[in-house]
Amino acid sequence: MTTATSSEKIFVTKPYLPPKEEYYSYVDKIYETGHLTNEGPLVKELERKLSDYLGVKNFQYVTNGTIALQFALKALGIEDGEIISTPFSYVATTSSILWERCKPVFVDIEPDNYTLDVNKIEAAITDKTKAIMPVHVFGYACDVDGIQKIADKYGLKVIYDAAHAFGSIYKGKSLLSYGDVSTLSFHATKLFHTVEGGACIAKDKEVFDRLHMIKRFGNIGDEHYNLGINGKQSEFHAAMGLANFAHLEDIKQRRKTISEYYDELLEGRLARPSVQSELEYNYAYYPVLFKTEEELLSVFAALNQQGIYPRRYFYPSLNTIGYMPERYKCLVSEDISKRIACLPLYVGLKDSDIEMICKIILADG
Ligand code: T4K
Repeated sequence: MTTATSSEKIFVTKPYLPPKEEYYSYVDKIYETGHLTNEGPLVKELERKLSDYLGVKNFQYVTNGTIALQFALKALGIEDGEIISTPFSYVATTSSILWERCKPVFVDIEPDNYTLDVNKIEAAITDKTKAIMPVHVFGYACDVDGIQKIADKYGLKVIYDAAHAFGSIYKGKSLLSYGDVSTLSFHATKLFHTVEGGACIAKDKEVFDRLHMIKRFGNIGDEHYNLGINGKQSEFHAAMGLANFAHLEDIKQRRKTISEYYDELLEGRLARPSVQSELEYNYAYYPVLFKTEEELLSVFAALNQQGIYPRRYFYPSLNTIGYMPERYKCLVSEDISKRIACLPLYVGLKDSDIEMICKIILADG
């Protein structure tokens, strides 16, 4: 079997880099204008292009996907209380809640697509509950209608951590258009990136205006509107975003092709999440579920030996982390997080790499 040499290690992802000249052409513009940050022309252009492409209004580009969640809580006036959220996500979902001095209340997930289990939400609501923060994990859609129904019944806000949902379409519209605020991450490891970056998409114009003020210290000149901080993104980050934007369709297509090739070669031997029939998936990740944690660890060891490094997204289940203020039992999430892994998925991944990965998995699994 061919071994991946150290210079060609295969990680779970590899950031897409546009042709240098295309990036430099935007950098040239920055040098011409001397406008480096503070909502410059490239940031504005990227905001316009992304909101058109995604089919959403009230779009604010910010410095990362974590601060986007914090800004969402602030803009919705949530400064304390309980936030119902999922234990199956990247730690940023929960840490942003804690950082804003709210308490995360964990509700278990669906075994089929790992999103928040809508049937378990009501039992977790108390008189302190302010909002629900579900995650469209791996780009799969939460039960947005069920969640909204509960939010309306109890007067709760809904903030979707949509860090993985860039370009996912649900029931004919962007998955980002559900809830009071949706947030995105444009980190280097995401399918669309601006090196670091994120965004908030607000349902209401007033929330959008507050978000805008929050990210720029709350003031315009000498007028101070509300408490703010610095969440502005630079022109250099926007330049990378604009250069990448031109390649979005190719990026999406290659990720789809890779995912379908994995499907074909793995012959259904590993469990996969079930994609809702009304979801146009964005191919953000390729998660597979092993039968046991031992099997996962054994396959990882075999892959690592060949220089291949998939990731345990997401492990451990967030409700089990030591610094959480209260213990919750989330048996589905605790079980799945021990058995799940994301396989390498990025534009430069070669067919021969995919064949090698699948061969090792099938031989060992
Ligand atoms: N909500 C959710 C649901 C999220 O998944 C995330 C972030 C957030 C919120 C917060 O968004 P941000 O504040 O980050 O915008 C990575 C990312 O850093 C993180 O953005 C992402 N989710 C999370 C799922 O994955 P790590 O610690 O796994 O990244 P790292 O550095 O180990 O990178 C993974 C692999 O990618 C490396 O083994 C090699 C490759 N890589 C990575 C980087 C950064 C490269 O080849 N080049 C690079 O520059 O967290």
